[in-house]
Amino acid sequence: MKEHITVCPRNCYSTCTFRVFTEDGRVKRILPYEGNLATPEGPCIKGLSYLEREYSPERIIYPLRRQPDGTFSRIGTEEALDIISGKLLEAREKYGPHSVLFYKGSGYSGLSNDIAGNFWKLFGGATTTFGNLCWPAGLEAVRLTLGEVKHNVPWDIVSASMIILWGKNSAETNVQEMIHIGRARENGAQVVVIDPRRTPTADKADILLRPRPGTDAALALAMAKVIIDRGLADAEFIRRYVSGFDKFTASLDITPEKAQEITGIPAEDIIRLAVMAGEAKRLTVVAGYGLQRYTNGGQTIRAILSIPIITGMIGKPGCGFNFANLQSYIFDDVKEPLSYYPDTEADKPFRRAISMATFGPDFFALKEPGIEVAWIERGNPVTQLPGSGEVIRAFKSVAFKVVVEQFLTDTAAMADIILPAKGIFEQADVVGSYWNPYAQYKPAVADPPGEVMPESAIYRRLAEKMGMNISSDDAIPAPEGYEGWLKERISHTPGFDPEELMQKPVIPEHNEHPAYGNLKFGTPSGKIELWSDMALKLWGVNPLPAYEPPDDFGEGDLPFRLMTPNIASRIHSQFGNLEVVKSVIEKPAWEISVADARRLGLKSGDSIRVFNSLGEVKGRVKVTSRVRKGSLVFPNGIWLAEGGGVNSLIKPAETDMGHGAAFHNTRVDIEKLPA
Ligand SMILES: Nc1nc2c(c(=O)[nH]1)N[C@H]1C(S)=C(S)[C@@H](COP(=O)(O)OP(=O)(O)OC[C@H]3O[C@@H](n4cnc5c(=O)[nH]c(N)nc54)[C@H](O)[C@@H]3O)O[C@H]1N2
Ligand SMILES: Nc1nc2c(c(=O)[nH]1)N[C@H]1C(S)=C(S)[C@@H](COP(=O)(O)OP(=O)(O)OC[C@H]3O[C@@H](n4cnc5c(=O)[nH]c(N)nc54)[C@H](O)[C@@H]3O)O[C@H]1N2
Ligand SMILES: [Mo]
Repeated sequence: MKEHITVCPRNCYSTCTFRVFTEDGRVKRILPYEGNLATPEGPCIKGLSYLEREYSPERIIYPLRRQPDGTFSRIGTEEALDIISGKLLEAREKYGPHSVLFYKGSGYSGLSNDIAGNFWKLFGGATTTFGNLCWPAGLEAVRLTLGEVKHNVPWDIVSASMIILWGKNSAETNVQEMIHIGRARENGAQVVVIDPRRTPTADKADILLRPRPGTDAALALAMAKVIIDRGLADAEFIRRYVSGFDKFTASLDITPEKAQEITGIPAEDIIRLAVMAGEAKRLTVVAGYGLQRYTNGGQTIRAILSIPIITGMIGKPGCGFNFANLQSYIFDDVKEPLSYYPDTEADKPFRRAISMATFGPDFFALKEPGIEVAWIERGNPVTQLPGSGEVIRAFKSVAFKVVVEQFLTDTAAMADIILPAKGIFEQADVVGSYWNPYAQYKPAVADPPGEVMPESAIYRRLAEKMGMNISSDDAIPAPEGYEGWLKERISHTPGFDPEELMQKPVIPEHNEHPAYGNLKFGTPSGKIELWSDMALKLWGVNPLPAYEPPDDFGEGDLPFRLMTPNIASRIHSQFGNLEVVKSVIEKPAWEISVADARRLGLKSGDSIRVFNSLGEVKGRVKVTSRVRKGSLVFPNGIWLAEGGGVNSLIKPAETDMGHGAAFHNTRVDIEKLPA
């Protein structure tokens, strides 16, 4: 067997490195790779399931065409590409390039993704999306405050004396982080979890505080007030590196008692936590992404970030604010903060864009031309976009749809033609991470099954068929030139030895550790900005971090706030269809608190209908003390046939900054159904 070092290209913090063994072009075995200090113990269940995923009988390995009766049948690759190029040319000729929608999700990270953008530029442009479903409110909050989005290497947390996991459920969504948190705890660190739910992460913590969803800014600002009032702030650090501290202090009007009313956390617990943080020798605050998916999400992150700032915990080992670390994220512009601004100069001649968070309403508000052809890759918008009822109506209204997919997802099921998508072992690529500091090379190690081609090859064939001008540049390399294209790209990226990168994970030269160690900040003032004129100018929010109650979208009378977190067994809508994953995971159920269940006469296993003005979903209930009264919890990403469709209840709405999606503001009611 041949051994290779490779990396998981999923949209996940960990971005694990692992060893893969192949024989005769087939993957046989997966083992840990200890050389990545962030992920030394090997991949999670999803990583191990690649053995099944690659060769699953359900994997789509030939082009499929929808028949009049709605079923799919195999067609030849040549025929599929002829039909698609014909439709694209026709739409462009009749209605212009903006009559084509190019929708890309987050299903695959890699430098090769750039080729898609090159194709659509050469096509003459397209209608595409801006913003992001995931994390942009927080990214923008950190960028406004610290100038750049980065943090210390993951294993640095081992030397923290106090860790606050603020709305982060590492035990499920960043399992590798638990290795380092566990070591910190062995060294005596106090670990605090702040989450409305008792998560598996909370089970491994010393302290759990459970705020009402969407109220964390009030908690953080009350803590800041206690820290400052008790003289626990780091005056010297603030004087030298922080701008707006006096105005911030003057604005703090949320006392611990007031915060108790807002958050539901007892005032004495708030004071105790504030004093602990104020007195901690080395404090690391790790903020997750769930708590910024609210209409007040960006301001919430700014409020939380004020704690490590006023205690002087920035730019030192064992300290910091860990939201995202974009220091190795140099290849994939999909996630760069700047791409969140609609129609940046570089984009203007090329695209017309609609917001991902409000995709449905924006789609129907498009002026001429309407969308004639939709091309969807790396995403499952039917289950993942908020307001999915309208999203489905939008896609139904499009005459011709191409979906590039590995499996028959709810989105692929709406396609006219499905093109099979590459597996992770079939094409070389370079992958960055938003948590660990490494850039990683992913070699091609297995033969693609059936007629699978990577997107780069699909685009090349289409470009040739459509007579695009691809001879003069390397925008869309031919399959035999692809690896050369990749090497060329790497060789132009500063901070690497390309040869070394081909062998093992590499930390770029420019990786700064500790992050912000030079105490220079890329903000307008050059200091850490508690007061941010840009926050007001760009997003119309208070220039200071402030608490705004989360919007109820006119449904404040509905009794439950709906939370749709991520779970260990999947990455959003991926992996749940694999046998190995199904064998270890319970069927998802609607989690409800014991108190609410009592009031409604519900017990685990009962059937319920969950509803609001947007839609309804039916399912089974699970009564648990892990959920707060007034919250209803169901994971996102579940396929419709498995009882998913949670996004049909979620209003398409943007976060306060960054054009994120405010998934968690949603309110719902429930009703018991007859057994
Ligand atoms: N196994 C697995 N790993 C993943 C993913 C996955 O789907 N599965 N997805 C990847 C991706 S794309 C992402 S974006 C990340 C997400 O990773 P996380 O940020 O950890 O994930 P979430 O589950 O969205 O939210 C984390 C926690 O926030 C809590 N929360 C919700 N609202 C509030 C609030 O108002 N206040 C507080 N304090 N907490 C709140 C939720 O209860 C949840 O436990 O994970 C990545 N890793
Ligand atoms: N209600 C609710 N909804 C949410 C969230 C939430 O918290 N609550 N979280 C949001 C977040 S954080 C995110 S990141 C999004 C994720 O939503 P999406 O970006 O849509 O990602 P996935 O659900 O992972 O689906 C990715 C698809 O890409 C396919 N794929 C994998 N590799 C390739 C490839 O190489 N090529 C092609 N063409 N396809 C490939 C997979 O098979 C999969 O079907 O969901 C968001 N939706
Ligand atoms: Mo995400």
